[in-house]
Amino acid sequence: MSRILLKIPKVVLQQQKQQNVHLINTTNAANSKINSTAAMSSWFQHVEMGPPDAILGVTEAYKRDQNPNKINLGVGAYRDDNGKPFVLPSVRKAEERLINKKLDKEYAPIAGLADFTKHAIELALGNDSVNIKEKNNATVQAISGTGALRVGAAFLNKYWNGNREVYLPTPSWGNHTPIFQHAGLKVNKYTYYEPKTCGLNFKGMLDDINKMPEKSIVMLHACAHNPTGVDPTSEQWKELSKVMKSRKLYPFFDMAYQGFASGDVARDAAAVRIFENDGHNFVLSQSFAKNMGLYGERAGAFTVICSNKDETDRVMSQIKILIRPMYSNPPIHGARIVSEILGNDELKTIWLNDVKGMADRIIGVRQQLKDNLVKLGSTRPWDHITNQIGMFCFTGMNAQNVERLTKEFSIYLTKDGRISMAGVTSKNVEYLAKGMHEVTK
Ligand code: CBA
Repeated sequence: MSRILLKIPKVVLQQQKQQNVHLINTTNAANSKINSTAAMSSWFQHVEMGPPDAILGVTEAYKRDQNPNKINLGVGAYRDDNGKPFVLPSVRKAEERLINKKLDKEYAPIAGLADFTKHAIELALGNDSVNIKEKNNATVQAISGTGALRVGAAFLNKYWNGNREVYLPTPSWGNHTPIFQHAGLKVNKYTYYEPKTCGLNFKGMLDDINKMPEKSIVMLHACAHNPTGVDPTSEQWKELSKVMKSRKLYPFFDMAYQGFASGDVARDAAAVRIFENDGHNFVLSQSFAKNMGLYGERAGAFTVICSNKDETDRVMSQIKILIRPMYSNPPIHGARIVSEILGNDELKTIWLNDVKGMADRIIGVRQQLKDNLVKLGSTRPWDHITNQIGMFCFTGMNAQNVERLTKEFSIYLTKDGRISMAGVTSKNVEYLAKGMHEVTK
C-alpha cells in the first residue's frame, strides 16, 4: 500500500491533501450547524404527542397483546367464523374478471369512474328513482365513506346557504365531529339514544329537531346506526321526514352499512328512499368498505341531490374544483370491483347472497352472546344485544367494565362499551360472555 502511495506524484498528493482538508472543514461546519440547531431548538419541539385514535388505536393495542385468547372487537371490520378477514366470493370473481381484461392504470377523472358513480347511486336510491331519471344527482367517487363525508363537509362549508351547523346524533361515529370541524363547520348535537332502555329516544329526538334553527344540516345514519345499533322504525323515519321538511332542515345521510343491518340492500336504503319520495333534496355519503368488504380499497361515493339538471351540472363542477387540490382523483381498483359486481346480474346475485351471509352470521352471534350470558347466570337485561342491528352492539358497559375486560381477558373494544359484533364468532362467544359477565357482576 505504501509503495503504491509512494508512486503517486507529489503534486497530486498535495492536491488530494488540500481537498481532504476542505472536505473535513465543510463537514465540520455542517455538523456544528446541525449541533447548534439541535442545541437551540428543533423545528417541531412544540408538537405534543397526540392520543391514539379512539377506534383504530384499539387495534394497535390488540396487536401488541400476546394472549392467545385475545379478541379484537374494536374496529367495525367483518371476520368469518374463524375470526379471519373475509374476502367476498363475489369480489374474488370480479377481480379475476378484471385481471383478464388487462385494463390500464391511467388516472380516473376527478369525479371518479362514471360507471361506478352510476351504480353506486342506483344502489342507494333504486333503479326507478325520480332524481336519477331527471339527472338531479351530482355524484362523485370518494375515498370511501370517510372521504365522501369530508368532500360533503367541504362542499357544504363553502356553499350551504343556511345555518352552517351540523347536528349529530348523541352518540355518533367518533370521526363525524372532526370531519365536519376540519372542513370549518360548527358541530352540534341532538338526542338519539336512551341509555335506560338501550333503545331510541324518539320523543327526545323530535323535540330537539323541532328546536333546531331553520336550514340547519342534520346528520342521519341511514341504517345500522354506529355506535348504538339502534335505528328508527319505518314509521318513525316517515315522521322524521315530514317534520324535517316542515322545519326546513337539510338531511345529510351517512350510509356506510347498506345491507349490513337486515341483509337486504333495498330494505336498508328505506330511510333514504322515504326522504326522496317526500321530495327532500339531501346529501348522501356511501361506503363499500363493509358491504363489499373493500375496506382498504377506499371505494365510496358522495351525492348532492339537486333541483334540476342545470343545478346538478353547476354543483358537480364545484365539487370537482374542491377535490382537485385535495387528492386530484380517486383510486381505481376498488371502484372497478364495485362496477363489475353491480353491472353484472350474475355477480350481483352472488354479492347479494354474500351480504346476506355476513348479516345473518352477525344476527346469529348476537343470539349466541345473549344465550351465553343468560346461561352464565347474568341478571342484567341483555335483550338489546338481539334488538340492536348492524355491525355494532352498544352493550351498556361502562369505561371501568371495558378496562377490566381488556386487562383481565384481553378483549379489546372502544371505551364507550361498543362491541363490533363482526369480530364475535361461535368459537370466541363463550369466552366473551364469560368476560362480560365477570366484569358486570
Ligand atoms: N360512517 C360511519 C357511520 C362509519 O361507521 C364508518 C366506519 C364510516 C367510514 C362512515 P370508511 O371510510 O371505511 O368507508 O368508513 N366506521 C368504522 O367501521 C371504522 O371503519 C368503525 O369502526 O366505527 C372506522 O374507520 O372507524
